[in-house]
Amino acid sequence: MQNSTAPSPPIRRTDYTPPPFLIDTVALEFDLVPERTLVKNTMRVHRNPDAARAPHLELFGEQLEFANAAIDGVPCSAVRLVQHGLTVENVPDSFELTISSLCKPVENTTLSGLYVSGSNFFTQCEAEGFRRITYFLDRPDVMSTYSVTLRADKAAYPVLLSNGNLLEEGDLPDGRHFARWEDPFCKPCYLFALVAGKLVCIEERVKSGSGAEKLLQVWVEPHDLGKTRHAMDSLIHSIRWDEERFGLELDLDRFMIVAVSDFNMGAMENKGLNIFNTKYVLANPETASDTDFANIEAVVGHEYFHNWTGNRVTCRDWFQLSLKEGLTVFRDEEFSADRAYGQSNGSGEAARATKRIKDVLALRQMQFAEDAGPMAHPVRPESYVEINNFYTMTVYKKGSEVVRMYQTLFGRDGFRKGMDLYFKRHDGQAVTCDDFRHAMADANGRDLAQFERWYSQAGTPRVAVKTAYDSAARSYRVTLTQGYGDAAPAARETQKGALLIPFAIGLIGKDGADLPLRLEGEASAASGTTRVLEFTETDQTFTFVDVAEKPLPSLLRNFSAPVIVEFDYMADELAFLLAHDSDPFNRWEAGQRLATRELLALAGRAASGASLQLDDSIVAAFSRVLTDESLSPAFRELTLILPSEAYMADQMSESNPAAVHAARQFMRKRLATALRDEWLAVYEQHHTPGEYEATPKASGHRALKNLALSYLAELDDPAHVVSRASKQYASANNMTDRAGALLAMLNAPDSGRGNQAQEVLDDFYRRFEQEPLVIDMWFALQALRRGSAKRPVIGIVRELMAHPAFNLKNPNRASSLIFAFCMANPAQFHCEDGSGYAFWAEQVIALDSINPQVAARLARSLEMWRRFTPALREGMRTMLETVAARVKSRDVQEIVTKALA
Ligand code: B3K
Ligand code: ZN
Repeated sequence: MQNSTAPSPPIRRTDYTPPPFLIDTVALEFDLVPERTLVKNTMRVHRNPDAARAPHLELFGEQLEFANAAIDGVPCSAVRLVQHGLTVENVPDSFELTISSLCKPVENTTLSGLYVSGSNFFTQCEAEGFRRITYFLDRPDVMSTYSVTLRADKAAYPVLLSNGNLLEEGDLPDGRHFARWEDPFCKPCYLFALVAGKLVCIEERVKSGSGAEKLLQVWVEPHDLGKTRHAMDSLIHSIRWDEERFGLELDLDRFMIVAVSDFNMGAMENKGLNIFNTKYVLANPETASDTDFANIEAVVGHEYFHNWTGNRVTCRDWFQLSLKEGLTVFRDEEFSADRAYGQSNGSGEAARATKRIKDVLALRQMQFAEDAGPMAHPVRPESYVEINNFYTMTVYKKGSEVVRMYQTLFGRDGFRKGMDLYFKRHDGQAVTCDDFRHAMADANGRDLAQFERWYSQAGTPRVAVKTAYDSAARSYRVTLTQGYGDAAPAARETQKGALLIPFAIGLIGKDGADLPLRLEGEASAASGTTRVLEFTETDQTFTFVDVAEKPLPSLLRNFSAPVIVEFDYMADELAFLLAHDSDPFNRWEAGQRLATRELLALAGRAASGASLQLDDSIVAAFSRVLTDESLSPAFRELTLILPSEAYMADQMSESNPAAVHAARQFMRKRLATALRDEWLAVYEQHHTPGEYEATPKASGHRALKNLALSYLAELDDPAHVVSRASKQYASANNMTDRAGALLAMLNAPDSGRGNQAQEVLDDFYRRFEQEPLVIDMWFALQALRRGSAKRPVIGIVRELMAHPAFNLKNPNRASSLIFAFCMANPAQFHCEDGSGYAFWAEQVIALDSINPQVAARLARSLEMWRRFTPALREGMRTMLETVAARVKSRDVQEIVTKALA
């Protein structure tokens, strides 16, 4: 194992000191051989005048075999190998250091550092993978310019890529060849990359805003060349968008994307050479769903946008990770929203709202849960044991919400001014979250000292709302109170004071129209019918005057801050908001509140064995949405889908996945039965004939149609549905429709016509046997099945583990089966007999010795164990203890130790 077994001490943010040495230039030479790669690294090193003087130079190194070193060309013997790397003793103030070492890419199953996937070489250096390639000051505040020479067998590795520009290439003796690359920009080592192998590309030449020609390439394995168009288009759109919205141009002559099937996460923003999980590059209508198409656009955008937010301006230390990740997620969310707007012909605001709803759903389902558990941490964490465990929903998604709040406070123009000042001040530097906040504050002439708390306090804030209407005075008082409620201990430690919360509000009259808004003390009503209140005290009252009638408040419009709003709406008020709110986000939110409330009540009854009933008024409210042709199909789908089981379980005082499942299934069946004709009509009305288009509009139609099919599959007599689904399956010209049909057939009650669902499942496998990403989906669909007492899903999953196509070493495949079951099928995973937990423990232990980053991610699926019913809690604790005693990696140790603490 690469990590030591002794518990590692945490690293603290406040212990930061500047690096004692800086490295100006790095010349790397690679002799690429899978079993034994030689790396020669020549660095120009000098003392950092801004740091305390250190006699020795300490370099990080992991899993390396040291060969030799020289200082200024003279062999050097003052090298000591130490636990974390090596120390060069008594070095001069300025010198050239050359170190040669060896590594073993083919044995590297961690997928961090230099590794082999298929028969090609790839690298992944963020956060601390570069030290697995060569000895180095592996920290983001050491920025250098790189030149890279790659040498390899020409037949086996015809393509040799690295960052920047290709300077030279040629043949060498013995069938070998070389390529020399140079990156003109200074960068931290985590942005270094190389790729070598049998790859092909599509390319385009585009002109950037200032007229310079740029070469764009998307590199893949030869059989995937036909699935690259969408990624290339997404890249071109990203380049245009960053120029238009932020005035940021591509700074390199050449920009490459390379797809690899063995990858630990989505993608990586290496300078000029982005490396992507195939899942976020490859798409054609037959193999990729609408969601895949949208994700590819978003991830291509995200990595491209890092070129400025992350690469040109990078992080001083890893505690500042959200400086680049929160900001870049915000940028990719805005990019996708603007794209949806642009493609919507006329219904732009609805398209933008759909994207916003999806982003908020992800935040609430995953980040809010994280913030309520043992891994809760501020957007800028205070300490970590293993930095790879902190690429979290909090750093990414809550970080994005924090950035969004600047824009909500200052408007798009004010936000742009802040961005411009940020680049003016910090281009080429490694900086902190404070530097970003100061740029926003200074560009907008504001004191944002209080806003710092968004970076330093963990936990999800709660805003309680009280209102009072005075008909005589025609005034409406809104009193807001902020706090954290019963936060998890990990969050409580950091909570110190009131936040600046931009709280967007509207007031709605009896006819459903927005009322004009004038706050006490203002001369006249402000324009617009949404007001962003700056809520800065623990308790604060805002009084609206000239309010002609008692209004219904529309709170936290467009989800203007990452908080939980507590307000006791009556059911009929929610139905009214669902029908009338001018803020599309809050219209959807009203439906969510209505459904959540109902589901919670049903789950409570299910838990105690009481009978279940659904009020007719709820059915009526959903029926109105289902049949309201003025609403976009995408919006209707999002409103009618019902909150997920995982989210619902989090809302219970004691999580009870079985009760939640029963409640949600009951409600789905009731809505299916009561609205059968409406679902059938909707199903028929939303086909998308003709050539497949990945636009938000077309995918909205497919989403609603397939939702209708899934509701219809809940009916007791599914014969008609199954025949519709099997027709749809056979005739589909795209993956969304094919998979939607398959899913409906898998979920439909057995119609007594034998194993039709299994036959279709088998057909699906045969059809797509050559498409690993589709086979991933085939595994996932089965891991997510509903199962039955006779056939629990754990049995299916264990059988599939033995399937010849299963491979624990491939993160996509492992997650398609194991993660899907452990994280996305709560009712089956949390089976009372503990079989799910035993399976989880086996897999975490197995993965720990293959790939600690992936193992640690899986380990997190039990971290909320204290929130479950007593019977489940005990089973989880036992397995957490088993895992804690068996795993060796720092990654998994940190997760299970925190969970058990
Ligand atoms: N910056 C990378 C994530 C690296 C994760 C390292 N464990 C991808 C991204 O956020 O764009
Ligand atoms: Zn990122």
